Amino acid sequence: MKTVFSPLHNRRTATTELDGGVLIAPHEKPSRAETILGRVKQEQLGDVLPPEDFGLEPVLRVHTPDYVSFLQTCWKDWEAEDKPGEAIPAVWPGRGMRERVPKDIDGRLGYYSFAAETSITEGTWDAACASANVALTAQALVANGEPAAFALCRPPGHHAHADLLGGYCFFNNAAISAQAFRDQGAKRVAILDVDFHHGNGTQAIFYQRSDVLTISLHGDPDLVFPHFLGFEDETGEGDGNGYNQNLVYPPGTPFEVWREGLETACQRITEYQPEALVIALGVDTFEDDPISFFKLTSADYLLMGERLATLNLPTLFTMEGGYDVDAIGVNVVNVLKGFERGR
Ligand code: OKP
Ligand code: MG
Ligand code: ZN
Repeated sequence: MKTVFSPLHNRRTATTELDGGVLIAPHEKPSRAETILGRVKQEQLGDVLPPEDFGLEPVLRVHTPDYVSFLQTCWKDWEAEDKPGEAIPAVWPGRGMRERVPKDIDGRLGYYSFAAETSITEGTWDAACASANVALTAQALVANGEPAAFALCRPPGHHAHADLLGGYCFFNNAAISAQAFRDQGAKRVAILDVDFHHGNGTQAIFYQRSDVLTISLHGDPDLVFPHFLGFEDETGEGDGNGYNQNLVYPPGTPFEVWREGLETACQRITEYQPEALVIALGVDTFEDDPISFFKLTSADYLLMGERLATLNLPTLFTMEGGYDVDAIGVNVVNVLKGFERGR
């Protein structure tokens, strides 16, 4: 399987993440991508290609123009006000307040975000664009006949809505890629999100559509991020009714239980008969992940990949979360090796 990777992920080097009332070093850090790339090479998964530049057009098929413009100038606008630190939202349009876009950068930061842990810095825009191009380049490989491809995206994407950043995400790489498959003629596309967290952005983007099936397995949002979306009664709306599925699990969930959800998801995908599959691949389901509470082991990721392969669909993997950097390379490449073995 080919991997697409851009060294420009390195332009995203925030030094802060608001956590527990203090600014910690971010969990979503450059060594994550470098460790995965190292393991891809060590295991000889396949060629590693640089991304092509697709410009903003495919991004704008999913994200609103005003949000994209905000992201593009956010750091410059923040710096222009001589702020001493990284750009962190601290005010939101709460219940009963007005949903209008303020002029001031503090106001716009709140308008275009749903959480405060994702500090914006100088290179964030460049890295987010590179990450989308990585996804789109891998998407093109699959669209042009590769059975599967791995988009080694960083920053991740699945929490980003059409006009909201948060959860370390800016552009929703999985959604942008699914939309690209649609725009190239695929009638139905499925997105399966195996990251520990609910793919709230992906769900929201396609919630009223039946042409992109969205399924996410994740930790109970009653207990964990993103807290305000991802419950099992969210099944889609309007045309999208019946085309979103959330499979929610409690703390301590081992693979033997998690795989039942995977089975449910796989059966739904088979029934849906998509022409392409996007896997939002996070490995923060790992037992030693510092911010998550499932108990998957490194060997389990091989089995996960094998089951995904039996769907027998053109498959794009987009990299999402996973924060135990010591194990992230092994776990990600195990999914991809399991997939190759299962084909
Ligand atoms: C991004 B992805 C840690 C709180 C973390 C944000 C989590 C973002 C996860 N104390 N909150 O889905 O892996
Ligand atoms: Mg998930
Ligand atoms: Zn996650």
